[in-house]
Amino acid sequence: MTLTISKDSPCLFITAVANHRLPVFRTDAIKLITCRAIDEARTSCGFLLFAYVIMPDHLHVITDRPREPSVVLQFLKGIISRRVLGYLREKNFQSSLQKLQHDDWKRKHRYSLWQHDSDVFSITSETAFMQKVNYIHQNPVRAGLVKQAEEYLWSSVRFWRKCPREDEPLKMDIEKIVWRRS
Ligand code: NI
Repeated sequence: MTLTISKDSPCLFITAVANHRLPVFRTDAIKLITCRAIDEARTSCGFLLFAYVIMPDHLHVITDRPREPSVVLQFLKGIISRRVLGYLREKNFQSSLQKLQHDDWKRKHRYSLWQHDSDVFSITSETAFMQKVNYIHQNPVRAGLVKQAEEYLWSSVRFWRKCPREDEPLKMDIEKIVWRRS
């Protein structure tokens, strides 16, 4: 399965923000759990993954569009939420959980990892695609977490610069893209 980025086969630029913009993803342990959850969502939903960054309070990913954007989003946010909340419960991190609690106690789930307003944006050209890839990789630099994008462990930057580490937390499907322009 390969992909040519176009209006007929767009990619999705997805942003998911933590509830109340809490720095839920601050620790390496939770970033690793999140990477594994993204990988699990990729397999369950059947999307390709082209770029990502995990910031302390939000994340961005670029996927292809094998299903409706809302379905891709549901898989991604659902699985990450289950894994991260599961970890917080297992470790008995009550203060973190309390901050993620719903005001509305009648809802089915007691805690909510995500803010309701998530962003899904269709990418229909290679130019727009590369702009988003670069935007994603510059997140940690703009936030002052690192000087060079490559220094940040939790992004796909090294795959795009063709210098992946052996212990990359998440593998990309970049080789599945067939470029129209080289
Ligand atoms: Ni961002």
